[in-house]
Parts: sequence; structure tokens; C-alpha cells
Amino acid sequence: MTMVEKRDIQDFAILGGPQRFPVPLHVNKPWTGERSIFDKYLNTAWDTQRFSNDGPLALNLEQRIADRLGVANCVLMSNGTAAMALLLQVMGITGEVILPSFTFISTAHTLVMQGLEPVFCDVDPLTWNMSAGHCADLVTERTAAIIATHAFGHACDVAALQAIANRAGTAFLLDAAHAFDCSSGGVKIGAFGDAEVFSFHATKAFHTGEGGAVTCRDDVLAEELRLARNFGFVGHDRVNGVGTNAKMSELSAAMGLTNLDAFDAAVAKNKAVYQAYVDGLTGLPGVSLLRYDESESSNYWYIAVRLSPDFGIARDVAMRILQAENVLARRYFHPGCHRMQPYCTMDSGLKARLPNTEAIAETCLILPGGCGMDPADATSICALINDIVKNASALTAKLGEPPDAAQGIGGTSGSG
Ligand code: T4K
Repeated sequence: MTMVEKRDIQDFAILGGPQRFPVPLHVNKPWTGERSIFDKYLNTAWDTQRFSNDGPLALNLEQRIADRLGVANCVLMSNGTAAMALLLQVMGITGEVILPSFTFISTAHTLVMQGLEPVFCDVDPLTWNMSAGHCADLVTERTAAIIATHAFGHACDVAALQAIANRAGTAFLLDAAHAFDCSSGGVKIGAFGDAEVFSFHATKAFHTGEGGAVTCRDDVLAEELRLARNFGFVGHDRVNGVGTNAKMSELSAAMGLTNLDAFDAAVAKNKAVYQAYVDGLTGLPGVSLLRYDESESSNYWYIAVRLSPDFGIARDVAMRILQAENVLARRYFHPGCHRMQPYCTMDSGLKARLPNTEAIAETCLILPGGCGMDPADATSICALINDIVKNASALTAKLGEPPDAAQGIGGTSGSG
């Protein structure tokens, strides 16, 4: 692709210039393994007419994920949100639950839907993950569980948070939606805490179209989850307790098996894209990339950056400029759950003092990444960001306020 440098602000697409990219570059465009392999798995379902309810493809996928993550149990679910809901219900969690505000809204909603009280915790400014210090401050006698997220595939401080949970006598659960095949201290995510919850949504590093899983060491908990995802049925006509329909279909499992077969090759491509960003963003003023720890296993799926005042342009203006060029950057998890409805009008949101969360939510951008694009596209996006920096003051004068003045919340609809 010929790359046209943006020498003047009129060259930017937002001001009428040609778009840098002819087709939209999505944040984490879904990828898939081989179509012929998918067909092979689908044929199994077609030939046997087995489409759901612990079919052979789902059972095979559960075993392969458990083996890959080195955890005793993987219980597949229809999606990550249903997996978290069922886990909380099966564990009998009641009362307050501490969670980061800087995460996807599904966890807070799930808590409220189960009559639990979300207590929002701040994050560490460097890792963007739950702050163990703040979490310890939030523990009360009513705390029943701590749910931490491994944000953007970077492991949270599992040891410190587990120690807090142990001292407080609470459950410790992990939202591993972003962290398939990532590790902490060399141990694959999946076996930490009482249980970990994965999302296998189409936009995730490993996916089944829609899907999710709970992984855990405890065989009894896993068995209870298996029953609860199928209405609590033990056999054909005996029900052991409250359950729901959170099963994974054979069609989703076929997608999962296909993608698992191709996963290592996909991660190698993700890493090449990430490396192009590392190279291209190095030395650019005001842009800091959330780096993967090279001593750990990572899926390299998310490209997360923070813009500081040195960048010269407010984050939201930068995002508008990038999107006009077909770089569909997103501001996950703006503005933070505690500033979204209904939490911003509830005690849990009104009481929350989360300066790091708010600072990150107002300055972060998730850039297109993953194997759905080429490293050359990443290099070209970095060059575009460089063009933005070079024209920062003229673009700001034309399009928006400088970053220091742009600290307000850009609405509560929020993304991510
Ligand atoms: N915890 C965390 C930390 C999470 O991030 C999530 C989910 C959960 C828990 C809950 O897990 P699930 O219950 O979802 O399994 C997406 C996903 O819907 C959601 O799963 C995900 N997090 C969240 C962060 O992002 P959107 O609103 O960003 O999706 P959308 O439609 O804007 O898609 C993103 C881009 O990908 C678009 O530009 C279009 C493209 N795309 C998307 C889909 C679905 C495709 O090209 N093909 C597709 O099939 O929510």
C-alpha cells in the first residue's frame, strides 16, 4: 500500500483528505482457523444430528482447553456473562462484591441482577489492573467475593489479591475474558482463585463465535456448574437445584476446535502486529503502549495505549481523527463502570473515589490489533499517529480542546 504522508491538516480525512486505509481496521477483528477443518467438525454434528447438551465436540473442546491451560476443569458455557452469573449463583455468594470499575460492564450488571452489591475498586496506574492496596481498604464484613479482571490479557496481581481474600475469608474469582493462554509467574491463567471466567466471544483472542467457560481446580464446583448450566438436571427427570440454560452448542464448539487447532499460528501473527506497534510507537511523544511481559505467555491480542498531554491532542479528538482514517480505535472501558448508569446514581458509584480509573478511562485507546491485520498496517497506523503528533496544535485548534482542558466525561453511554 502506498502511504501518503499527512503534511498539512487538510490531508487528514476528518478535514476532507483521502483516508489512510481503504477498508475499516477494527479493534480485534474476529479471526478463524481453516474453513475445511470447520467443515469437518460441522459434518460430525450434521452426520450425528447432535447439536447440543454435552455433545462430543463440546466435551472434546472442554478437555483440550483444560489440558492447554493446565487446570483440572473447564466447564463450557454459552457466553462469559452467563458463566459469571452461574458461578456466583452456584457458589452462593451474597452481599458485597469488590470489582474494578475499569472492566467490561457485564460483571457489574450480573452482580446487580443477582441481588449483590458492587463495590468499585481502583486500578494500578501502570498495569491498569485492580489495585491490591485499594481492594484491601474496601473489604468489610459484608464482602463476599473479590472479582479481579486480567485486563487486556495482562495478569492482575493474583498473589496479593488472593492473600487479601484469604485474610478476609472471601471468595476470589477472576475475569479472564481477555487472557486466554496468558500466564502469571509462568502458570497459565485458568487455575487461579476459586475459579476463572473466560469469554469466547467472536472478538476475543480465542473464540467460539459466542461462548465462555469457567475453569477451576475444584471438581465438586465444576460438577455443580455442569448441572446448573443444564437447568440443574441430573439424568433425565431429576433436578438437584436452580439452574439455567447456559450450554454451548456443538456449532460453537466446532468453531472453538477449529480455532484451537490454529491458535499458535494466530498468536505468532498477533505478536508480529504487536511488535510492529512496539517499533513504530517507540520515541513518539505522549504515547505509551501497555507492554506485554516477555517472560510470560501472552496472546498479544490487545494493543492498548495511553495518551499523555505531550501528545498534544485530547484522546477523544485523536480517536475521531483515527476513525475518519478507517482506524476504528475504541476507548474501552470509558468512562468506567462507576460512571455509567445505573451505578453513577447508586451508592456504589456515588461513593467510588477512583482517580486512576478515571485518568486511564479518559486517556486510553485500544488500537486495531491481532492477526486479522498485517504488521505493515500497524506500522502505517504508527506513521499516521506520528503525523497527528506533528500537526497536533493545528489539529487541536481546528477540531477540539487541548488535552488538559478535555478531562470531562464524554457521555455515559460508554463503550466496551
Ligand atoms: N469481561 C470482560 C473483560 C469482557 O471484555 C467481556 C466481553 C465480558 C466479561 C463478557 O463476556 P461475554 O458475555 O461477551 O462472552 C464486545 C463484545 O460483545 C463483548 O464480548 C466484549 N467483552 C466487549 C469488550 O466487546 P463490542 O460492543 O465492542 O462489539 P462490536 O459489535 O462493536 O464489535 C467490535 C468490532 O469487531 C466491530 O468493529 C465489528 C467487529 N466484529 C464484531 C463481531 C461481533 C466483526 O467483524 N465480526 C463480528 O462477528 O462488544
